[in-house]
Amino acid sequence: MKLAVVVAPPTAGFEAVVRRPLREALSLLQEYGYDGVELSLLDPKVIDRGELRSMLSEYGLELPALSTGLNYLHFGLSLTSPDPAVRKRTVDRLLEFADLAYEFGAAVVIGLIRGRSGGLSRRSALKLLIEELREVCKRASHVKFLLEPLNRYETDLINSVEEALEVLEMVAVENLYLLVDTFHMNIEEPRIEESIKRAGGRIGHVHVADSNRLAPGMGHLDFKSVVSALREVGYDGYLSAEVMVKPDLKTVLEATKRTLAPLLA
Ligand code: LER
Ligand code: MN
Repeated sequence: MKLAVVVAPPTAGFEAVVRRPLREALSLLQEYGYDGVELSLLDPKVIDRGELRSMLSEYGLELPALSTGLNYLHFGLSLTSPDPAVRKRTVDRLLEFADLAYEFGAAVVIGLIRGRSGGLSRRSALKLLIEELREVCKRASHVKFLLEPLNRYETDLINSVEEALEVLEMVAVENLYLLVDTFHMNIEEPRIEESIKRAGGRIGHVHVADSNRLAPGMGHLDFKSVVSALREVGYDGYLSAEVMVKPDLKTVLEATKRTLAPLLA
């Protein structure tokens, strides 16, 4: 397993990420010994791919995943919007993410961008979501997508690993995996380790944050047992820290590394 941190543009309206200019963030990740960076983006089409490639190589970092949630928070893009035009724009946006992801060997996160049932019944919203996930995954079958269960205060659509596994089964494609986030799991799963074991080989990516969404080591989660459950199911991907930058970025990078690196050795 390797370590990454989620980095977003300085203007991002989501607080559990590092909001810094990219070069500054990458340079710090290299300094603290991280292996990769997960990028949270608004419009993937405006990314200068040559510049991104050369920055990643300059700082010796991989790009395991692209996260998409800012498109929900800033633009209201949602796969389950009652407005078909919004749903179409959301599918198109996810395909644009997939295009960028493919070039860098990254996966695409489907977290907040699935939306909430709002104007539709939960049942119709879930039905729509399953159809759209299938369409997106089939149209970009060369890219891995990651469905992330989120806690009940952020969405009413897919809160637990069990619900996500049911949706995966109904979507029935090869390139849709689960993203498990320890912050959401701490709220929704009866036992985090059991849920990891239940998800097993369907886990495609992991977000790490402590119980309070601060850096691992700054709350009360038992990362030793979380990492050992991940190891038990053969997970060998990234642990990507999606955390609030408190009290400051250097403390966050240091604490995450100090808590997790010895467990990965
Ligand atoms: C939101 O809470 C979250 O965990 C993100 O990864 C979802 O896009
Ligand atoms: Mn997350």
